[in-house]
Amino acid sequence: MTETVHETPGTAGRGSSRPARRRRRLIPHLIAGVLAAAIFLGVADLVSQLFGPASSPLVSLGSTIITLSPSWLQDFAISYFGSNNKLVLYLSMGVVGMILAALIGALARRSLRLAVGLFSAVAVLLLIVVLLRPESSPLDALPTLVGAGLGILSLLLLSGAATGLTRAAEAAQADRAGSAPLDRPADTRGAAATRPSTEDERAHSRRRFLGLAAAGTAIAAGSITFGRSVNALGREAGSAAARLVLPSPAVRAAAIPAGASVGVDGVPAFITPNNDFYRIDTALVVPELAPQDWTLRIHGLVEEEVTIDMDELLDLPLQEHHITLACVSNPVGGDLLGNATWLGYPIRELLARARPLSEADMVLSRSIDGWTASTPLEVLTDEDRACLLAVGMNGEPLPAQHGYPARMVVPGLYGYVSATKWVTELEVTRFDAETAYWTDRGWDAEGPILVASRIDVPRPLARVASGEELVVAGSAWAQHEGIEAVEVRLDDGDWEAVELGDEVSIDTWRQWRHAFADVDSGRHSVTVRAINAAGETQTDERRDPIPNAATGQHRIEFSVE
Ligand SMILES: Nc1nc2c(c(=O)[nH]1)N[C@H]1C(S)=C(S)[C@@H](COP(=O)(O)O)O[C@H]1N2
Ligand SMILES: [Mo]
Repeated sequence: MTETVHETPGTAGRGSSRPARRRRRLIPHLIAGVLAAAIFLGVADLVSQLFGPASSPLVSLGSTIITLSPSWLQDFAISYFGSNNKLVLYLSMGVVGMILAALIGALARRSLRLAVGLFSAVAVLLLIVVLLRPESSPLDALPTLVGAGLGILSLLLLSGAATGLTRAAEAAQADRAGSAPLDRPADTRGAAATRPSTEDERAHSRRRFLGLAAAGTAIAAGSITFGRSVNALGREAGSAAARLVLPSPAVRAAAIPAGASVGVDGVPAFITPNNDFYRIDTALVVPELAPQDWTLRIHGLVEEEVTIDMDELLDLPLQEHHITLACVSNPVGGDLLGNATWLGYPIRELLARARPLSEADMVLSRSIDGWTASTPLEVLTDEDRACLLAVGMNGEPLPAQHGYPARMVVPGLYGYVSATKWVTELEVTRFDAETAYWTDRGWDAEGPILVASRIDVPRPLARVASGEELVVAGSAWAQHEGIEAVEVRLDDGDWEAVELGDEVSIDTWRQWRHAFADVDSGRHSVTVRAINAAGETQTDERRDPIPNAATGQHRIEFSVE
């Protein structure tokens, strides 16, 4: 019988067509590929705990993707996913990686050699990515090598088992159809007596594949979970041992009056708790910098180079200020801003020690991980502006994600030109001589914060119960200028002035609240605009964040029922 096997209803097919069966039989091969890749990366990540973070191929690949992504993509990720942008990066890497791994698995069914070759090529590529990271050393190759070795071994074992499964299934299939499987000797062909043995074989190969797949899943999941928890423990132990003890401030921030809050549920607290504070940076792994290893070097166009360490910094008369930080990538209505009480020392005083030369007009601050920001020297030396080298945030040492042990905080400028976290260097220079991380990617060299406002209540598309009054509330900010007024309008009605929360400082946001009376049931919209202390009204012209912040008025729709 040289014919191909045909469907015999009630025996072989169980109703499924041949292509469907083939597809089903591909599944173990896809699983083999995905598991082999997961073992590779999971084991490499676990072993990487013995080395630096860059030794994990996942971490290094992610960091490399961030550095290489075009500015529009980085901006999209920050604007749409905000503080979750790194999670989204890992998820996308996971999806692409899984597809690639499944393809390698499918390829292994046809040619194991090719599949192993492709798997090794990907491993070599990851090895290069790891070794090219600025922070990695040759030893950092080890985790990738160990992971890749185990990954290839798993691919061989799992693909072998998957092929065994497919063959046994085909044999059983052929037997049931009464025809000979092509890969069995002629003398066992077709006889009813062989059926139990092909069925046995099938069960056996199924057990073998499932056993291996279960073991593989356990190894992959176990190494990832274990690796990540070792990582978290190490981080905690490290930071607990090195914790700063903050001195009390020589100059305290003004107490926050109860009236700073308009008391509407749904408007974020006037002071943003550290855990809720937005986080934006290019660091896939938060830099670990012990206070005793930290120094800040001030150099460049200065008369005298100055270096200060943490003990010296903490001995200085520190000041406390409430300052609202904002990200230039914040979309209209977005939440990439937060308000904290910062403790630090005026950068102006440190610059005065170094005595900038008269031709200087910019300070290029640099973080331990090589990120840079260009800040106008004029702003940093402004007597009336609390530009801080900060060590404390809301009464605690800076959280690791927010720049521990020291960062810059500059009222009135977006973070990308001023708020350098993990800062270790201030280079006094000129705008026409040097550029910074984001200005190299198309953003404006100077980033003053634009007047802006947001509706926090009601939420977009909320259904509000009809009543005597409809309360709208939110936030408005124009750091270092101050908010003069906020206005809202219902649908296309007249602009109405709102009630403002007390001004704590011109460097902080203000809450606002307004009540509309007798709003008809049905769909409505509400729009907000702020006016700063210089009398400028927030424009209604919609513009993208790049190159110097989104503009437009926040408008939300809701319905009254
Ligand atoms: N070292 C370093 N500092 C940085 C950044 C960065 O990528 N690396 N991002 C800046 C940007 S764009 C913003 S908006 C603020 C955000 O500070 P936060 O994460 O503490 O809210 O940090 C700034 N400081
Ligand atoms: Mo930002």
